[in-house]
Amino acid sequence: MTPSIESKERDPPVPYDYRAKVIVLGDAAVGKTSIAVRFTKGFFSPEYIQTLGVNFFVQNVAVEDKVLRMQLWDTAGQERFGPVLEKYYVGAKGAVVVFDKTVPQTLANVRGWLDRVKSICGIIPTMLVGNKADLKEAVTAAQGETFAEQLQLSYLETSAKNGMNVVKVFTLLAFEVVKSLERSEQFDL
Ligand SMILES: Nc1nc2c(ncn2[C@@H]2O[C@H](COP(=O)(O)OP(=O)(O)OP(=O)(O)O)[C@@H](O)[C@H]2O)c(=O)[nH]1
Ligand SMILES: [Mg+2]
Repeated sequence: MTPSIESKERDPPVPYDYRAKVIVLGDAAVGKTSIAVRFTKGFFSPEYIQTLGVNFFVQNVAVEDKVLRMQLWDTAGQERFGPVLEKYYVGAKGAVVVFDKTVPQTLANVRGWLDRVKSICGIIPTMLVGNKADLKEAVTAAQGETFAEQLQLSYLETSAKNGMNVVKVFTLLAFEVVKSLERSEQFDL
């Protein structure tokens, strides 16, 4: 990404009501960065550039008459980053846990990612996302839904490639995050 004057500004003058950190996690190569890029920048790249540590993205989302400024922390899925990454979870108010619909093991590993979030953030609004829905699936929608139900999560299938449901994931999560912020009255303005 080419740095611009704007991106160097600490806080661009875009009005918002609430601000929340949202973490994006899941196994390596499931499409976390692709989903974040599709959502915040509107494009898809077929190239795989593994995330080292964390990438940051910011996007305002309207929730009824309020605006939530989502600060996305797109973390690395590679196992070797695991212990370092947990530091990045601190203070998150929402989570997106992504698996790859073409690789069943990435769904099996979701439980581990959720346990790590819970141990650091407690219970926060969380979306389970089955990505790469444009490819031949190895995990069906019913399997994803059953799994999500057991863990009491909302479930959506996405394609970062064609954009399917990507905005919806963050819109639904933003709604849950705003509700939980308003409930706890811990506004982070
Ligand atoms: N066909 C298809 N390919 C995708 C989709 N999402 C991601 N990819 C591809 O999958 C590969 C991995 O995507 P990334 O977004 O880098 O995966 P990641 O989860 O961020 O990986 P780490 O940063 O290593 O944890 C890339 O080659 C992407 O182009 C999708 O929805 N459909
Ligand atoms: Mg990545």
